[in-house]
Amino acid sequence: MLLNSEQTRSVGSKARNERTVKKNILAPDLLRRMDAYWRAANYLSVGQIYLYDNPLLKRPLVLSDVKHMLLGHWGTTPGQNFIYVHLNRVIKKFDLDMIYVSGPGHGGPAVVANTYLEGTYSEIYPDISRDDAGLRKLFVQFSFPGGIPSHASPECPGSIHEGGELGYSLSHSFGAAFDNPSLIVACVVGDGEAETGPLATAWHSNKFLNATTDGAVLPILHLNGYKISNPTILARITREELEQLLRGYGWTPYFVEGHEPDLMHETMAATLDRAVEQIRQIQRDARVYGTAVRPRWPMIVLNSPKGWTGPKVVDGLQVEGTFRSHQVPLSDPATHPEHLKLLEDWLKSYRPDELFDDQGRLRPELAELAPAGERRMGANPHANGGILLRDLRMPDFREYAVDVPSPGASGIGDTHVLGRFLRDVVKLNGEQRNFRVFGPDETLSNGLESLFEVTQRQWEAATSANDEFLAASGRVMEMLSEHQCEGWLEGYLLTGRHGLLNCYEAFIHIVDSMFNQHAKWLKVSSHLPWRRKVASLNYLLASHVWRQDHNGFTHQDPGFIDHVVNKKAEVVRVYLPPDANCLLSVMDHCLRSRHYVNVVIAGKHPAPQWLTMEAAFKHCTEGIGVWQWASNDQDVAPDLVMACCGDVPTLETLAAVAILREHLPDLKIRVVNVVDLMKLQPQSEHPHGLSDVDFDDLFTKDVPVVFAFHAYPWLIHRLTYRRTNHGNIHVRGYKEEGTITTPFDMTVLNDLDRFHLVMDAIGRLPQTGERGLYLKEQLKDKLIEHRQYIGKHGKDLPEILNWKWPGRSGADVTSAAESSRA
Ligand SMILES: Cc1ncc(C[n+]2csc(CCOP(=O)(O)OP(=O)(O)O)c2C)c(N)n1
Repeated sequence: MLLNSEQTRSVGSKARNERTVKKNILAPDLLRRMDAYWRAANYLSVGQIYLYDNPLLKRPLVLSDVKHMLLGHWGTTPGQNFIYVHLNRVIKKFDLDMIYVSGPGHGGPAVVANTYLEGTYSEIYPDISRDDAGLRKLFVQFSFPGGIPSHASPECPGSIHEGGELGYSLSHSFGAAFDNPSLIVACVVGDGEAETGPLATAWHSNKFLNATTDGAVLPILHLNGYKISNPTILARITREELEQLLRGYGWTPYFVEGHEPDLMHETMAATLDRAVEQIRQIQRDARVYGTAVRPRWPMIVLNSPKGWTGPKVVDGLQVEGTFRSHQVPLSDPATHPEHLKLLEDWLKSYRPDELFDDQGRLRPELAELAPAGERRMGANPHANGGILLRDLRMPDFREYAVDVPSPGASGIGDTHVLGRFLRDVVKLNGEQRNFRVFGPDETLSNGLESLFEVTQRQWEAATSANDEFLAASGRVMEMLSEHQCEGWLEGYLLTGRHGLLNCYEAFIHIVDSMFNQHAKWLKVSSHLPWRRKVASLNYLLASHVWRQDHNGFTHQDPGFIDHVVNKKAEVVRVYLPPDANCLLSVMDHCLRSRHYVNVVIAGKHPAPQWLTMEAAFKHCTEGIGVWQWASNDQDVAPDLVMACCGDVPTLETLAAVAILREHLPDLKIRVVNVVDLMKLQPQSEHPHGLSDVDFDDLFTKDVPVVFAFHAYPWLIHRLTYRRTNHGNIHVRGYKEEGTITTPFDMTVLNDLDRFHLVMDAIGRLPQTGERGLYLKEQLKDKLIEHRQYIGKHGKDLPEILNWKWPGRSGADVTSAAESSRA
């Protein structure tokens, strides 16, 4: 019969521990004190979950001492407390620069308890003092209205990872370790968490970690066997399978298994010593001897009972070592009076009087077990990355400008231009080592090839002759896992560095949920004065919906921005630069910004360029504006506003305007371009929002607006529904029609093309009369001609492919348009 982990623990742990433990690694007195420290952390954890008063049990526990709402997660907590006290020991022994990532972040009581015990909690929140009164507040605030969340939330010192949504602990840890050669990130991975997709791929991060220039990640798989109400898979496969799995991922797993505290302390201490020594050896080999072989980093599997040291049996059911310990093992004594005594016994089992003095202070012989100053994991500056954040050295983006002698000048593809700018950002910050570009195998495909003139993709696995741009150290991080790219970048940013994630627009949805969590982190942390602002998370979504002609329907989805704008306005920004000069200006701004999520959508295919750098800079600074050179309403009120947002909609809008002005020259048309999508929202909803007066000035109070939009049309309605002229705003955008077809046909399929836009305008302008009617008929014919042509030739009509902005608009054109006529 094959033994699973739980059986292994109960049957064989003692024998195995005895086999693997180096004797006397912990002097008896140290072992005693470490166990007491662990008990103190466990006591504080139970106190947080249950106690409203009587924090040190100085009198018998009564009903009113217990909280009314019992919220929190006990099951993972004692294991994490155990890990923390042991990490403290190795930090002191080896003088380690270490931070702690709690994958099962629902074990918030553990992180709070330990940062309180080490003193950082009271330094940040002096009200939570290290005495009786402070203890009471510490307990009451936990999972309490107006208090702190139950997870390892931003409020918790030392945390860069809330762990509320499971799956990202290892990716965050690796992100933190990149370019931090002295740092070790101790990362507790829940065995349930390990079943998630992101975590399952995260084990591979070790193929991207450079032992010389990066720090180390020490995963501690917390194999406590259960999730909320199920066993975990990793606990129910054989030990051999688990070991092979982890070895297969390139790790050296060390098992710490059992439930008898003294034996477990000895084993954990010996194992941690071994892991740290191995990490140091790997780093020495790489840094001193230049060893180029990919190391097998150590990791620990902690196989201990879920709810360890908690109530063993409650109401006749086994609790310790089962899923029943996941949350609150004992119920509210108000409804279960017999649980009051169980709770008191449980709390007393930790012998609080041995741990805290009469004033409620941790006894000095225990307090001295914690590291000092910034070596404490709650005070490590890496976990408050804004402290370490240095500005990027930025090239002048204007120097990368595309020459635009007249609107419509041809361009090589906007992201290709941006690539040169990013290349030099990489170059200028090479020494600082604080900027990386992340992407799921798409950096080249997204048009950022210039990066590879100065850097490589970091890659520690094997290489072969035909590989390109792979090196043991590089600024580009590519793994075909959007989750890893996102998680690495988040970890990198949260520890005080800068970066950018480039991705196909359709597939960025894969990290919708990770974006959510990061945005929430930013929102909460921005209101904590002691947490310094970090660099913004920048998404560059190239290869967008309109130009996935070769990939087709699966690759056409512009919905990420619908998702993004749900988040707090103080945190999110969305930019749709219409050309390369605007893209440069926008990206320069994003890379300098702090504590936002910036979403930038840009094209990579050759496309017309509209604005000189000077004009682009002004336009992007405003975020929205009338393109006077394309408009003819300078002297009178417009009959029509043609609005556009996004590179392809801008092209189609200008082409539509050209048709309208040629065929209906009396029509007064205003062209409005939107770069900063948030300008459309009311000022009360978003700090970038236009005032109603300014909005009305641009879009008028009563004139038809035909709005060509990059993404799903209803987002524009959602953003503008409170504006005066909303009833007249008619939006065209992506309406889920797509396939492999020509670029222009993509717009036709979604009614966003120039011909539909003109017909839309005419339909709303009765004054265009017969001329309008005839023009409409002509355009319908054009659409038929288009369909026949592409069906026969497999490419767009020459008049579409060769279309140029005519630059002819009578007396009212600006000099830019004048020069285009020349
Ligand atoms: C992505 C995600 N899915 C589901 C949940 C709900 N959930 C909270 S805790 C938990 C079980 C976690 O098990 P494990 O990672 O082993 O942690 P532990 O047993 O140590 O508490 C689940 C499913 C979640 N928080 N995140």
